[in-house]
Amino acid sequence: MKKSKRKYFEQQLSKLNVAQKRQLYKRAANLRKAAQVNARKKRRHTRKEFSAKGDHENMVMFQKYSRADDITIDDWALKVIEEDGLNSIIESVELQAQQQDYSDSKSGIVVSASAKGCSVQCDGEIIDCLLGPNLAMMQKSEIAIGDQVDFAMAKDFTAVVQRVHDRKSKLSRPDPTRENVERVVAANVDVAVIVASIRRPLLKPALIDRYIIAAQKGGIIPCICVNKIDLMRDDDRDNELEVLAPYREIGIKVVECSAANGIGLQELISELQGKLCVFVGHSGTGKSSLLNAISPDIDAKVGTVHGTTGLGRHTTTNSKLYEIEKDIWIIDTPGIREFGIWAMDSDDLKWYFDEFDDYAESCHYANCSHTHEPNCAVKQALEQGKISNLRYRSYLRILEDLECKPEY
Ligand SMILES: Nc1nc2c(ncn2[C@@H]2O[C@H](COP(=O)(O)OP(=O)(O)OP(=O)(O)O)[C@@H](O)[C@H]2O)c(=O)[nH]1
Ligand SMILES: [Mg+2]
Ligand SMILES: [Zn+2]
Repeated sequence: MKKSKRKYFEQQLSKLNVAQKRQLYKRAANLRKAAQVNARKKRRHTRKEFSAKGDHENMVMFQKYSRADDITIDDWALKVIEEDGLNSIIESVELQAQQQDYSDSKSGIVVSASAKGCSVQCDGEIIDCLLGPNLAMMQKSEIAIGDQVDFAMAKDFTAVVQRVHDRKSKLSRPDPTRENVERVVAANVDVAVIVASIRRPLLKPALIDRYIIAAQKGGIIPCICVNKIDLMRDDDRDNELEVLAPYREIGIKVVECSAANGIGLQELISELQGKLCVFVGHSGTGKSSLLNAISPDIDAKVGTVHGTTGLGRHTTTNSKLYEIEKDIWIIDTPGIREFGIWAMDSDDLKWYFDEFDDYAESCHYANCSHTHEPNCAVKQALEQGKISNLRYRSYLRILEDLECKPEY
């Protein structure tokens, strides 16, 4: 092949992706093999002819030079491009992908996940699946509970997940040990139920705020469920629950209930009806207890809280999705101490505090961060008690965290 021609086809080859190159070299290898077989036959025939004539000199010469046209696999690849054209290679890869496109596969929802694979619920059955090679490397972020997946049975009846459908929503956090890695806590969730308690354990408004932001960022509606209200005296209750008023004011649903005596459970159930929900919150607030109270058959493991500190004991260790007969799907998650916000730009944080919106327009600087700037209308509203102190403090703390961390 001429140098200029070769350069042109090499450029064409570089446009192919890995799968297309693999297909090209497969075809090149087949052609090369066929050509070699033909050439061998031809050589054998010619050798026989020389031998019959007793022409040893020419036979040696022939054996020495007859392999000269045995071109390399790269050259064959360029030859294929020259003869078949780039498009035919691209099209054949697409066709193969369509044919493999899981015609015999089924779809289901991921109900639990482990390092090796996941369990998928399909037609009322739970099937343990391994992950296909393209997913196995990236399991932690690529497959999450709530994901809709396609899986197919291999010849040895092992179920293998081949494809994860696009997610309509996700609740993410940075991996606690590797901050630049996204951990999807739950996928395709409609409502994130932030389970909290006022006492035993104490309310952690900063954690609630972080969950609200992560849910809204991921396209999920946040809802606060204050559990254990049986621990409050009737005459104190309104007073103690006053701390949640700012959330109601920004339009977040707050349900007060008790897994222990069933108060408020009906209201919670009607909030969850027909939805996929994830129960989040710190350890010991009663996430698993609420799940059991809604559907006693589930019998999720429930722990105790520490006698003096009132802290939970991290009883639930793995997230799991439960289908409940009342057309409710609930993901129970392990309680956590801290919840980071994934991929949040510190400049954008203010937009997640809805109560700032009414005032932010009047700030002197259009890009006011509501921290140190003069004539900040948000800070004025704070001083006048129009914005909750607790929420504003939360804003500052999260902002500080984001500014200390590199952006991902
Ligand atoms: N008084 C009272 N105790 C409750 C209520 N709900 C749960 N508890 C108790 O709180 C403790 C912790 O409950 P769990 O359901 O294990 O809490 P969790 O949020 O699932 O905890 P982790 O799995 O560790 O995150 C248990 O001792 C429950 O009995 C409630 O409504 N009232
Ligand atoms: Mg639990
Ligand atoms: Zn401002």
